[in-house]
Amino acid sequence: MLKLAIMGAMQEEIEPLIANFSDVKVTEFANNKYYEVNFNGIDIVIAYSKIGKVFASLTATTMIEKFGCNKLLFSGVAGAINPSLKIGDLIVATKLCQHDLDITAFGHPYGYVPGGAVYIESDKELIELANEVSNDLNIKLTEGIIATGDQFVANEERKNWIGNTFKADALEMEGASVAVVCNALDVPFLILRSISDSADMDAGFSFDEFLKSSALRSAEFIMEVVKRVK
Ligand code: 3QA
Repeated sequence: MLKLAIMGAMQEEIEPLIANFSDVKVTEFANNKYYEVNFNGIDIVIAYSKIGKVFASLTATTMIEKFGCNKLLFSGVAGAINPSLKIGDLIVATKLCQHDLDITAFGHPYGYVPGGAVYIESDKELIELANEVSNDLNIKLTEGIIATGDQFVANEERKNWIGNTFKADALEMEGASVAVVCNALDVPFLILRSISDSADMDAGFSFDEFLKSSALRSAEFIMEVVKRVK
């Protein structure tokens, strides 16, 4: 039986999701709040993790191991690397990597540690479902590589390095850690992001200006995925 996890990193990213539901049960665990709802007969747990890979791993693990979620959707915003991605555009991750993971001193590639992999692939069926939503509702959706690290990137040079090293199209601070957790626990996942900035010197201002509107776009799209998920 399906039990769906929907997560964001920041409150602003899950607020427009919670707004869709009237009967919400709140459970506190590990310094965080988990919002349980039922939608069209599907049990859903919603939470925002707080920013960064560590908090995101904790929340993803909690949703799976404590709440019993067996499918996970992430909704939020991202910085664009690929110049064809504009503010508000939606990207779904085909695969994700950690751009700040570096044991290259031992001859390993960036993003790799023994026992792991540079890239973790998202669930193909969920990507297919996202593409169906995109086609049916005529909402542009780009498939691409998302790079994750514990840095708010507001620097053209760093952005380009991440783009070139990982062939990444967008960057954020949680996706790949959620992917590692879901992959290890055998839970299909989808990471969806709407662009809030271009990870350049104006990124801070752009992020503040577009966080809410882009988070809303991502949340609205995720709700359409939720309506079709099996
Ligand atoms: C940034 C958020 C974090 O959860 C990652 C947004 C959008 N643009 C990015 C960029 N670099 C890295 N990540 C992103 N999210 C948190 S910092 C602002 C916090 O304000 C994706 C993302 N360029 C808190 C108020 O003080």
